Amino acid sequence: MKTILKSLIAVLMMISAALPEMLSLGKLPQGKNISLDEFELVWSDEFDGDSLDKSKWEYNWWETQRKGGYWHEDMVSVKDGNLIIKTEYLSEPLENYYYDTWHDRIDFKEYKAGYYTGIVRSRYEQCYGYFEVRCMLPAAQGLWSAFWMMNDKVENVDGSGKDGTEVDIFESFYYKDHWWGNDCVVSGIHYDGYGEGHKGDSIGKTFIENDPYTEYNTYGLEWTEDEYIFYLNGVETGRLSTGGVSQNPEYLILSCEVSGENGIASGDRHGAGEISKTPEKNWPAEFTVDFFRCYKHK
Ligand SMILES: [Ca+2]
Ligand SMILES: [Ca+2]
Repeated sequence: MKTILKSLIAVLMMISAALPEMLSLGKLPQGKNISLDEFELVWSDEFDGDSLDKSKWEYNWWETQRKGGYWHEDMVSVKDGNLIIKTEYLSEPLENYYYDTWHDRIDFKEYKAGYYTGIVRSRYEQCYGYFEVRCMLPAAQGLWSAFWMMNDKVENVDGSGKDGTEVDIFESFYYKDHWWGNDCVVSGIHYDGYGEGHKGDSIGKTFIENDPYTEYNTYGLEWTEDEYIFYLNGVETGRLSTGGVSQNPEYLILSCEVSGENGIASGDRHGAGEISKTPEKNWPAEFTVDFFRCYKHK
């Protein structure tokens, strides 16, 4: 009897430990509507071609082994009007190289078998305006897609985000919560680097009413001199100005990352859940982006 009671208490404790995460439903968009009449479109990609437009997007620009996976250009494609960043376990490693501006082949560290996914960065940079993507999120535990922006001064530690701030318009960590009907994304900022000086803030989770893994939503950011205002389907979800707003142009990024370290998928990084090597109906998981648009205030 005592053993049964002990087991029961252990189960209850496990459930109660998981409850805050399960019950953290995120808030619905509740602020103002974006008025696109106040803006003019200045840069966009509708992904109408049959390959990534490299005059607009840069591929190899950063570390290429990333957390529990590898970023590789082959995982990025354009088809049926969408940019697709595919994530998949490959037992045959892809070659890790790129061609530089002079068309010379540069070889990087050899990749191994593992999860392969992708990242693209805009060659275009802008300061202030409205930025949006319409997309469907990759449906798999242990990975997350993101729409974010950066500049080269994000790592400059001066007690301020005015020089440069990583702005995460959305990150999709919560596929595991999909099973409880808790479809959320999170939005936030980081500045003064990623070491001891790091500072950041977040508007927390935003709850999405449709199924963001099979249906499109539009995720947006209005960036003014005073604040960042986040939007879902044109309705405000929250705003931030902690540390001062970046006053320098930033480039825009679409990416997918895998839980783990050193190219090995494992653990539960950022609460994205543990990735499973078992083939499921969700693999390969696709981050599907219909369009990418940048506007300036009129
Ligand atoms: Ca700074
Ligand atoms: Ca499109």
